[in-house]
Amino acid sequence: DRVPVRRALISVSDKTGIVAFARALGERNVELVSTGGTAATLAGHGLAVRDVSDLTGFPEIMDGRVKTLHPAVHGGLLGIRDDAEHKAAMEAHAIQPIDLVVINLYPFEEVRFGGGDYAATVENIDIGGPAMLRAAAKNHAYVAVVTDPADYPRVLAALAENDGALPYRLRQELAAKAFSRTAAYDAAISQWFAEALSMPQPQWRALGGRLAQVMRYGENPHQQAGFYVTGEKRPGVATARQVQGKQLSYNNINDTDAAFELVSEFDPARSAAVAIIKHANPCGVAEGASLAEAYRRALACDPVSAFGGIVALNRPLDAEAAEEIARIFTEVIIAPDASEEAQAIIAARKNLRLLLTGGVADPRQPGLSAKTVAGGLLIQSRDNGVVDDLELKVVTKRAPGEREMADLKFAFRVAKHVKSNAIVYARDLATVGIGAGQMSRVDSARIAARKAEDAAAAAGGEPLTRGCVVASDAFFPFADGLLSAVEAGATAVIQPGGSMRDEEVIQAADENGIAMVFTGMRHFRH
Ligand code: 93A
Repeated sequence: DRVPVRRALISVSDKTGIVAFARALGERNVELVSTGGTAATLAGHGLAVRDVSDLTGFPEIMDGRVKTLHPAVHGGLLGIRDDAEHKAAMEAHAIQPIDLVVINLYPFEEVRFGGGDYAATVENIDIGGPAMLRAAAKNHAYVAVVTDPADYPRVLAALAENDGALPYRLRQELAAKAFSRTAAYDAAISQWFAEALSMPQPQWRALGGRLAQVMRYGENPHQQAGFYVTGEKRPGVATARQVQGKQLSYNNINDTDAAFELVSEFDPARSAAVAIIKHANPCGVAEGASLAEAYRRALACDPVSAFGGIVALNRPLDAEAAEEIARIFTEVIIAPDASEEAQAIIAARKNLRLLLTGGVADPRQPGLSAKTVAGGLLIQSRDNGVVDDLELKVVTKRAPGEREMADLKFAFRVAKHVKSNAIVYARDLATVGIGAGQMSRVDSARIAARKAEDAAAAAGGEPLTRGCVVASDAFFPFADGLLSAVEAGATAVIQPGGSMRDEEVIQAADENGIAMVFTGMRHFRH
């Protein structure tokens, strides 16, 4: 069960923590064998390290393309230690057993997402590394394989506890992790090819990614869940740094993603913007001169639903906004950054999770989205349509005024992130009523109007829908949805158009003095 570790092969591209780890192994009298760059790093820090060429009796050739691909290495990894034939082969060919491999791979994903050219990306396809990871993982009955620097302390602790050996259970876990890494690595390569060749079928396996977190449960407590990250460079929940608070839950991650993707639609150079999310739908979105102002206006849209919500900001969190947000119970704040003062204010709310992304996401960036169905996966390109890029067509007698037009674009931007059927009322660059996820558009319109009335009643004022605009994520199939918005007080409408009954809907708008624009782009979201 317990295999003493006598020889370790170390070959790492990411040299994080490697010197300390190797030193600790050396102090346990583990012989260190390394490939060129790694050996140089270790020797440079005064460690005794043997070059892998010494083990193989063969030089590294072809710019390192062939350095560990040798029977001396793979025999040392794969040999069954207590099999007579294997033992004889090892003796006959002077193959020395390797008990531990520490490997991380050429940074293919970083080069690919970092915009490396074709040749550079191909050169960063690691061949020898995955081969060793897989060999060692297969032979986990005797060999331990470490591919994540985060596991170095755990391995050292286990060695200390077990007299220089590693327990079987740990070797099993490490082997599972190694195969998960090589699977994700190959998936990233195949996806890159698919994209480079514009192949129509995205490689769905690439969506597996690397297991980053195992959650306590899934959407519900009886469901298991894990968070896999693909390595895509996109500011958001997968790449953010969590500054404080408990581990994110499955629903937190889902909602935080929805929140940050939405707020990223607003260019931080133009205005401060805040989105408050509940159950993956916004319950308030607003722009403002400051984040605090935008937050207050977003909150006013539906203060009841905002309780326990997720708040996303498009600019670094400042103290004023932090104070406003900390006033009510909030699960997560996600922002590009946060001032020290703001962080100190949030620190008083122990359970409030704060995530910093380093920037906003580009809404035009191409990418993939996926969902499962029974027996399959549905893959599509990300909805990266942006209203500013669309040719807006005024279809009514009256054209929207300048202020109406700004509000229309705002509302359509938000509607893209509301579950269908989506109806969004907005005024002065703030939502005033949102209707989400209804099976009929007219119901969404009514719910949005009622939400606006409720908020107004709570605040003791007129419903903010009076003189507002309305956005619909898809066309109005009949005039009734539009009329319901008019009844609520909307004066201008933005929608994709394209219904068989467009004429009827336009006529209803004209009869009511409504200005309407068609975008030609639909934003279903289910
Ligand atoms: O080019 S390779 O596919 N051929 C190999 O034989 C090989 N052996 C290890 N890449 C190979 N490696 C990789 O080199 C490791 O996976 C690691 O990422 C990297 C470490 O190289 P160095 O020690 O020279 O920095």
